[in-house]
Amino acid sequence: SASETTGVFVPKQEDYQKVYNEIAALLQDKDDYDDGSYGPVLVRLAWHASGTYDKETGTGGSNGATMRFQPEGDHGANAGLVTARDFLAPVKAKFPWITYSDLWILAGICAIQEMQGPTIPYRPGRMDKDIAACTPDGRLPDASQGNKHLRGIFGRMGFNDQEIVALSGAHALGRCHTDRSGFDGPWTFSPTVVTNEYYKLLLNEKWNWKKWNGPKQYEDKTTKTLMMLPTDMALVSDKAFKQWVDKYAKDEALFFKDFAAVITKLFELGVPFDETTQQTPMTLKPTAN
Ligand code: DDH
Repeated sequence: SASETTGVFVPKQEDYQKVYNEIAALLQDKDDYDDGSYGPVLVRLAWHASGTYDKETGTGGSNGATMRFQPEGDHGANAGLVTARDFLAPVKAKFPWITYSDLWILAGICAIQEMQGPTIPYRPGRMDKDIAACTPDGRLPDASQGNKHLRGIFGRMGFNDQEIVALSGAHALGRCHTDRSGFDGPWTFSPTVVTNEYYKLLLNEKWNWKKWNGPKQYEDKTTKTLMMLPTDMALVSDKAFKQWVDKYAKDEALFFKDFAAVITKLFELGVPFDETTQQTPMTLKPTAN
């Protein structure tokens, strides 16, 4: 094998499973965060690492982990993600052979699966890049905008309407923090479980502007404890988007299937996989919980 001839460690599926298990165990142990789980912020790290991709120039994307460096780490959209990077630091120390870029995506997949989401196939092969590969500010979506902005930003990555709506279902998870984005609150009542609740709430709840001094956001009429961003509401005010919200609200299995496919595409944007050795995606086993 390559490792015998060159002395270089060539990780196998069982090695990636060990990294997965380590992250899953940390997720269990470190329950001092937000709603009891670092899972949502790990998903957001993997998404913001990937969502800088520009299909025209081939720049950005998860291949590089350039958010480690100050210009990109300090972009407004990435506020708070140092929490997720710090959470993973002991994992990187224990398994130094994995690149940051592969680790962040593996952590996103682990978080989704451990939060009872669909199985997401994993392909390693990302290389860390240096500071020169940092992307310019402004490639991630601005929550105060509407449908045109969504199609512009996600179209640049290569996504269509259906894919934009399926990706947005990730907002079943986690919450907004006033000291990060300025917005406040969770989207759903179960922010540490992957569900289609985001779509159901978008359709079935009445949403009013929240009366406060913060940035413009919506609150639910019934409990005033949930929130939607202007970009979230664009998915029901735009007819083409809304068709997909209707479908995913009715059919959680369809959402799981489409979410798994689109998140895999997101996490692999701009990643030059080695066609001969790393073509076959691996399925990492969730811990029984
Ligand atoms: Fe998001 N997101 N997101 N988001 N996102 C925020 C939190 C989380 C937008 C804005 C925000 C996706 C799409 C969009 C997650 C996953 C994904 C916050 C709050 C803002 C603001 C940050 C904070 O204050 O802590 C906008 C705008 C869009 C869009 O235009 C479509 C996508 C595609 C995903 C994904 O994962 C595929 C997750 C998870 C969180 C919760 C983080 C946490 O700490 O909790």
